[in-house]
Amino acid sequence: MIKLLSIAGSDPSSGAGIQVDLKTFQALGVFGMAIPAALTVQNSQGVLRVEPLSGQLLSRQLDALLSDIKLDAIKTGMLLTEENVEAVTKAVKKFTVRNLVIDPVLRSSSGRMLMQPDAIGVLRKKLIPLALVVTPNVPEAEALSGISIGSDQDLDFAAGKLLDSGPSFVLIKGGHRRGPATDTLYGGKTVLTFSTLRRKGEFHGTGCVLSSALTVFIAEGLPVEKAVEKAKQFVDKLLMTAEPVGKSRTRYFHF
Ligand code: PXL
Repeated sequence: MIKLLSIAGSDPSSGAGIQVDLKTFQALGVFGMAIPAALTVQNSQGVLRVEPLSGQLLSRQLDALLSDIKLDAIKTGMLLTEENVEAVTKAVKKFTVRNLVIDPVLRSSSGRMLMQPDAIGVLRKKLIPLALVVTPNVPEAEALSGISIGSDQDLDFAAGKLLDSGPSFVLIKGGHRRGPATDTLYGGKTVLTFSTLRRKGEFHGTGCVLSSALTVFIAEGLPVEKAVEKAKQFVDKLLMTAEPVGKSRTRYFHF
């Protein structure tokens, strides 16, 4: 049985965060576990408030779980605070987690900060170096690399800078750029691009589902290149059946 853990924020509307991570794990047939690093007050119209769990409480949850259960992979999402980034870093080192996928969530689609400014540097310096794959979107890649991304060359520079800090792969998601939805994977022998049609509309939780599916395929032993391809296909299929759940037109994935 493949056992995975998501460490991320809670989204009560369950389209993002630990809730959708667990749905993704379930849909793909693995045993999913989840530790909340922060709570959000949220509905389909946006995030109203964010509140972290203490670094100590996150550490206790990690120690309890990881000292007992041998996990095949871990993914992180919204961690919110420097304390929480430190807590995850400590656990990843202590329990020598190898299959670590980091979705460096910084903001919600509605613009709410999901990572405090002083935590971003710690994420970049301490946790990202330990990752197998980091999955920033373009604004996140800009914030983490300090490079403003306009051209494909900027994308290469930003990815190179992130790779230099230590992760094995960087997947920059192109959903925020124009044209088809093209994600670019750096870190292998060649740079690979993965394109799908741009689906019309606003979607909630796309990044969470992609990184969770990617974590599943990596835990199953696929090479990262293949795991990215399969995760991207998985998301693209779900985009076609996504539906609004509340007053907002934003569509949610249903599995
Ligand atoms: O989609 C980014 C995201 C991740 N995690 C949580 C969120 C959001 C966006 O709202 O609430 C908990």
